[in-house]
Amino acid sequence: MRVLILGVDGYIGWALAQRLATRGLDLYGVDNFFTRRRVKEVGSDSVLPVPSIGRRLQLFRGFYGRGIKFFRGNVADPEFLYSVFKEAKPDVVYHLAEQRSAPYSMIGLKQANETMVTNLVSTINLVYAAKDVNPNVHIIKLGTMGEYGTPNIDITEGFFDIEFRGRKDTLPFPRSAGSWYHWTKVHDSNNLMFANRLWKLKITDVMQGVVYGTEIKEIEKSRLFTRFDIDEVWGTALNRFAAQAVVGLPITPYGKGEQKRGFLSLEDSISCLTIALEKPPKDGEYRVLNQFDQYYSVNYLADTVREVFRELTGKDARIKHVENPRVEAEDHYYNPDHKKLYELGYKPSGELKKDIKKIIEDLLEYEEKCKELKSVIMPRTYWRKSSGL
Ligand code: USQ
Repeated sequence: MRVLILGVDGYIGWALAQRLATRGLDLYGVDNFFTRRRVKEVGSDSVLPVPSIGRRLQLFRGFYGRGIKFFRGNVADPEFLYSVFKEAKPDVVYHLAEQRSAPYSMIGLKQANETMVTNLVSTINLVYAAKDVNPNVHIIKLGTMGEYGTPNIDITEGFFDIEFRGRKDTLPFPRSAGSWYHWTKVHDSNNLMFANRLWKLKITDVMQGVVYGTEIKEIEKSRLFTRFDIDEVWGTALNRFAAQAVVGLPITPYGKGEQKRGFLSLEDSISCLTIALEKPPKDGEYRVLNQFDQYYSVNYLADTVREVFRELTGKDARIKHVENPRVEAEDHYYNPDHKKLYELGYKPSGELKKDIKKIIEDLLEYEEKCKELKSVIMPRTYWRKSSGL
């Protein structure tokens, strides 16, 4: 089977490639190093070492005995994507090549536009390339749980049944995102649904929660680390909390800290993405999978990181509720469904505290690097202050 990973140099993409290498698949990868560049722009860097792509690919081939055929370029460039499709002839394509940071999209108009264009255009290019070059390809597209927002009712997986003024229908679950970034994923979902209606493309739209962790099983052996970001723009909640404890900064629940999100480990993210490939939808089907393990409040995660850090190091980490830079509900009802992946065979791999311990251990190994980044960890991107021209 030929598998194309768009965004193979990223946090998820690099780990996924390693899992798929153990499944004996033919791997093709695309990246334009957007994340590497933009992370540098905010004065940050990956805490775990990420060599040049040439070196990465060489080490990959050395360890797994099979390579990734790599194409450097931008998925938002249609000629480039069509040429990759023609050469790789993928049976499955993962689209992980979007701008992935909510804070980055909220810095200002330039970043908002860049996020809109990169994300929406790349997905439109993908469905056209699929239709024209390989209409049987299975598209696995990374969306986000953040598409749904935090409504005061249960959240279903993609669609819900409604009775209104005496009539019934099944409709897309209402979306209500909380950043320009999250809205791009909503727009992508709409575009994917329409492409499916037009051309009967086979699509899995993954509503993924917040991913945490430094490693997956394969990385424990290969030591071919994936990137790990801890700054306020590119780092995400639990990963940042672990880094804050390690560098001696306060752990920062934003506002009241009772905001809840679905979370899953990197190991589980990769398992679920592999299940999506191994258990594809029917020909012509558009399916939505809510991909997370458990939902937690930010306060719960902050407390748990502090507890694990104390058990591991004997030192105390401080928790400080800082002014919320975002515009979001800080205390709300949250009850999203996540049945479908379990029905397809997903079994969560670990236990939160063990996973946090592993992150802290890895960060302690790279403590100097974490400390170098101390000045870019505390929040400074405020949604309401997003700058214009
Ligand atoms: N938060 C804090 N303190 C921090 C950082 C974050 O309280 O220091 C809070 C935020 O206010 C938010 C929650 O934690 O309520 C999650 O924030 P996050 O930065 O961990 O994640 P988010 O911006 O939502 O985005 C991340 C990924 C994105 C993915 C999304 C899944 O960057 O690519 O789509 O998680 S989800 O959150 O389910 O939409």
